[in-house]
Amino acid sequence: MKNREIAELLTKMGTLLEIRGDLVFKVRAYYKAAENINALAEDIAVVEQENRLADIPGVGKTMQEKIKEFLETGSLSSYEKLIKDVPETVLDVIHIPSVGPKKAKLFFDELKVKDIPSLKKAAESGKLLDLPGIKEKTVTNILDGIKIVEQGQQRMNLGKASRVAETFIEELKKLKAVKQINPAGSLRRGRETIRDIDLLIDSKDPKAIMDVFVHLPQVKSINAYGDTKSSILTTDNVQVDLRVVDTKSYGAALLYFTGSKNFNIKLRQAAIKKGMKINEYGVFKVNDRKEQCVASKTEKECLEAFDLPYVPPELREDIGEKDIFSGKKLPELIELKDLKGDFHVHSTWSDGKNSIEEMAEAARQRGFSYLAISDHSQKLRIARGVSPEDLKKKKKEIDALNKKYSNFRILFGTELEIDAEGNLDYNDKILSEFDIVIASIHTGFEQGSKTLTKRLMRAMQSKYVNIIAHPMGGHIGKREPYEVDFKAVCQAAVDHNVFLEINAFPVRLDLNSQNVYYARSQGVKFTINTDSHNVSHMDYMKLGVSIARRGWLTKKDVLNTQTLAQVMKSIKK
Ligand code: DGT
Ligand code: CA
Ligand code: ZN
Repeated sequence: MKNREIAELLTKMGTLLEIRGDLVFKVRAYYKAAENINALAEDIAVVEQENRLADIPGVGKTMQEKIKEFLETGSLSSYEKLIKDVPETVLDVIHIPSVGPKKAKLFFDELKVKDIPSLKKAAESGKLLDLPGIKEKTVTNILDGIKIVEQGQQRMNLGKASRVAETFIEELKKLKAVKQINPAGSLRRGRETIRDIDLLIDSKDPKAIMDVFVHLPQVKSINAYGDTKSSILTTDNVQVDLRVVDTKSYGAALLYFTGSKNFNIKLRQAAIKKGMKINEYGVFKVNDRKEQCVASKTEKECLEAFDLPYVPPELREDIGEKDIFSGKKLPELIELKDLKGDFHVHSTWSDGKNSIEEMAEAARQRGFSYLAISDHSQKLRIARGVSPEDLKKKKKEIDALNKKYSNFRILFGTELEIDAEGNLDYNDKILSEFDIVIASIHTGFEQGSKTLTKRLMRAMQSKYVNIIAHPMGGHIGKREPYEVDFKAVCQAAVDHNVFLEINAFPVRLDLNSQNVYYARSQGVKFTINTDSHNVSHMDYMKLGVSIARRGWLTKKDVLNTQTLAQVMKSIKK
């Protein structure tokens, strides 16, 4: 689906027009259209084919033409023209915390600040201070912001990497010469953050493939261009490396380039012990300096040469490797298809972009049989937390909708604020009305381990709290996780029958795989939730599943693999 891609492009366009100084209503039209395309429950290409683009709110004639052009050509000529006036790199400036469109425009107009390096220079040289409304403090904040973003840019989150990889795989798969194509590297292992994307293709005609690869529209520049290996940079600065090998050694190459580096080292050590050798071409028996290939075509064959079972890519890390190499039976890891519902999504009752009904439909489309609408609670004003008055109306709406469904159920949920002292944001009477209660922390991250641990513990002790959402509070590329005594949190979760969330939202991925692996060893049970704020976010479930697999979880460890009846028995009453 191109929905998100188009929405992102229109948003970018709106922002750049704003910087250029275009009329407010024109700028707004882009934002509005983007928002509604994001909230669209169906594939925009289908909507276009059926001539229904005009039915999308906020999509007028001009917008329709732009969408059509993009769907046909994969680019937008008006955008290409616009970035000649305002360079695309200005968007990087806007995304620095404490800058935003207004300041970016000021800096661009007055000082020609067009990217992060020129912003840094202007801040360090004191030039920003000459501008209206810019104080010492602002400059300090901007420099701090630049630092955080620079660190974050070294590794992108798994969601972005998957999306970028998919656009390449989709295009390359169309080529006749491509027999097999796989992501490799950290992306295939489902790591939370990815430095660069590695792709591997099985083909007899590498030249033809490379020629197409480096000329795809999303390619900005070419780092290396060879017959069997090329490397490019995309327009949003992602490095993609492509290798082409032939069928005979595809398995060995996939194993090698999937890594991790440490897993490869362990494999090589195992090979030496057996008088063998392994590289990207195969597994070889070494006798009197003569080498005989014993496996190379599939990963499974190669691993079998070491008497190892097939090791899922997510387990090829430093976690649990002793179990792998000592020949223990590996767990049957959870899969996306095991999930039967989601307990953490938002609706227009708080800061979500879709109605309860639209969210429910999207969940049904994904084969789910239940969905908890867990909007923010009253105190979280910034996210339009729901007042007790409105909760009654929300409950009525859910009850009415549920009458419509026979094998699907909407649950009345909440994402409950845990305040600075660990108090809960609704009283017990209100809490007792919910089908399921998720509690979480959105403020006071700096309090330190002791206080934060206490807040979480107090919440878990409540007889109404079933799940702790995004338990570590991190935000990839923006904020480190807060400090907390995770061992104590795990113990309390077990003692009070509270499930810890694997939040699948790409900038969160919290718990992370190491937390999950440890918590599982302590007897903790989990849920995987998307924290969706619009229907398209529901696709993030697969990212949460990657984290769960990396933490060695099976179906049994995860609450939302159960039927609704089982769920209601499993959670505390
Ligand atoms: P990243 O890109 O930092 O998120 O992580 P990876 O694991 O994708 O690392 P990358 O892209 O440098 O290399 C991809 C895979 O290729 C890596 O997982 C294992 C393999 N590989 C690359 N360089 C070496 C090496 O020097 N030794 C070994 N044994 N394997 C390597
Ligand atoms: Ca990589
Ligand atoms: Zn939250």
